[in-house]
Amino acid sequence: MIQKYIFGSPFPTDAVTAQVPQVPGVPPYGTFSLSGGFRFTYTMGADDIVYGLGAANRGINKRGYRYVNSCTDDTMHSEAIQSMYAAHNFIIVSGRETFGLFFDYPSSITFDIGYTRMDTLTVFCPRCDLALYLVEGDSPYDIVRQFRRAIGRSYIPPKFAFGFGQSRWGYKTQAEFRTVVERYRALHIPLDMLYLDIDYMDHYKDFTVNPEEFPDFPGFVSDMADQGVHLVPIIDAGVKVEEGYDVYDEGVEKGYFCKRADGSEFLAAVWPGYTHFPDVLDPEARAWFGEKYRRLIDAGVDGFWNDMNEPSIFYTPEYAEQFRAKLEAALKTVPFNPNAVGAKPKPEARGEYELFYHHVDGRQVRHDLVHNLYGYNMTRAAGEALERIAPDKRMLLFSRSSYIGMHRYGGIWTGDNRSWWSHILLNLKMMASLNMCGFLYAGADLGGFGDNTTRDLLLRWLALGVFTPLMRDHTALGTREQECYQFEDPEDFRHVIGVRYRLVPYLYSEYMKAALNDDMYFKPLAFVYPEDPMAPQVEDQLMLGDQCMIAPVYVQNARGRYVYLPEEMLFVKFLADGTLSQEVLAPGHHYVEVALNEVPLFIRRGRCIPLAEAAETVAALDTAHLTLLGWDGASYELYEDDGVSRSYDDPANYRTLTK
Ligand code: MIG
Repeated sequence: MIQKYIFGSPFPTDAVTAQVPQVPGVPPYGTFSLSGGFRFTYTMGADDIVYGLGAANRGINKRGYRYVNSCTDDTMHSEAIQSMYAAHNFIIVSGRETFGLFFDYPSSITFDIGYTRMDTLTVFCPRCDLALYLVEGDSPYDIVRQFRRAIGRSYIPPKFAFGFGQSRWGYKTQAEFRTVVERYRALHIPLDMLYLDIDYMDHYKDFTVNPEEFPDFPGFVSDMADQGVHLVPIIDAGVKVEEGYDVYDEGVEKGYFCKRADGSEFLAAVWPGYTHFPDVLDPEARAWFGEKYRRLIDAGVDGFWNDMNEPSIFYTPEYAEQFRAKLEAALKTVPFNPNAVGAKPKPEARGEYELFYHHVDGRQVRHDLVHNLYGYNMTRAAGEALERIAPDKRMLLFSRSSYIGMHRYGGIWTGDNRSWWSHILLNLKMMASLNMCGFLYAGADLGGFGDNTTRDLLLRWLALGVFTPLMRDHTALGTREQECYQFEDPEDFRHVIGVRYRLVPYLYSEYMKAALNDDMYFKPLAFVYPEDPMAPQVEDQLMLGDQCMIAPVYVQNARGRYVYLPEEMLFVKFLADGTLSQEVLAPGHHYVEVALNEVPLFIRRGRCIPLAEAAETVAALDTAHLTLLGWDGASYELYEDDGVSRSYDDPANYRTLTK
């Protein structure tokens, strides 16, 4: 059961699509303080678990820290950070009482989940203007299912998006791009996508390509397509200020950019130098910006990633001004205190989100009050346009910043992680929480974005990425080269990524069932084994679909790991020589050995999954000849469609396979 409580005058976010009955008063859990802001306080039982928060830092159980949901471009994903790129304000308390709460509030909101006091959950925001949704159900899983129904069907990508993609910030020349594809193909390492980072553009201008490098861009796109590779260009939030650049000229002329209080266009310096932000909260401006994606679609592109849409700001002229005054004052004291200059790295701390406005329903809304909706609406602009432009063709689309509601338009990647072992685990933990909030198409930069990767880190991370819907190797400018072919014995990479392709029919089928039924693709163990007292403790394994459990190795130099089995399972290893090892393991704790070039998978008792022969692209997979892996006598209901159109509901998409 879902009920809605309205406090003050909430800003409409369109996060919830279902009609939810509104009730007066406050929910019957905890206490509420509604003066001087909004505050919910709840005393947690010793064993209560708090799930949710999507792309937030730390554990599957969010207890023990404070999370400030305010979309932030922070590349230091240490344990300490409280704000990441997204604001997914949905939590589920599971324990003495079990209930879910979605705080539909578009600006900074804090979840103190046992940080100030270990037994106290507080959620607070500075203004008492929000819609609060209470979800009650039999279990956390049931609550998630109900919530998911209320927020609408998750984004469905084309099937090729389940292939492997290579990316790097720094590829610039056509020759560099071609080399990546040549080297993957020469080594027969599967590849479906090649990502174009900002350097493909003409002076970082959205929807342009560098004319010197790509004199015939459509020809380049179709050459790549002939080799089975989809090009996926990046689009940044800021539109370069440059007279004669038509996106800029049109946006100014029509008034589609965010404005300052005095009505002038707000200036933010990002990669292209000064930019304006399209006012994607205004439906007219949103439609206009979305329509620009058509240019690249006309060139043959069928996928995009939206970046810098928190929005990230390097500096503004106003900030430079503030800085000068504070600098002079700070210079009068010894020792010099850089913090006194306001050298805080984030635009929020610099007050820059208070400097511009959105045009909504005839009024001006200051950005900081709706900050968390920007990335959502930039991606919504693209998603709505893609459906208009190509109603019968699914396109790949994912974003860095997001809010619940955006899950209907695109997926996400988890942003600028690092080549750290701990970030394999962070990647795993986030996946289930993201699913709770509607985000099914998701993945991390495999191998790590910042810092230098190592061969073993990349292999272990890929062995997790085999199972995440988005499987992409991406790294930052200036880091060590990270394509699979840069390391010795590339056949190990061919094998690990090949396992992904063998599993694509299964993973796609489970993804589609999850999306079509508002279900989860990844679940915490406790969602599947609610009676098992150990299951809630497990933070480094996940249930995948209805058949499997995954438990990647994430420790350097480890030859295997401990794993907990809530029930008897078939432990499968995809061995480097292409064969499989299979062993039935009893419920309980086990140490399992997993070599660097192996992929482990656990199949639940009485279940089986389909397996294809590996291929170098998703399109080349032979799904007419699948074998079944798992328990004898088991059957599997396979979902398969053409992977492109939107005819999901055709009963012919389902077939039952029996082992
Ligand atoms: O300020 O486009 O998260 O994936 O490679 C950095 C360059 C801007 C941040 C993205 C990253 C991308 C990078 N971008």
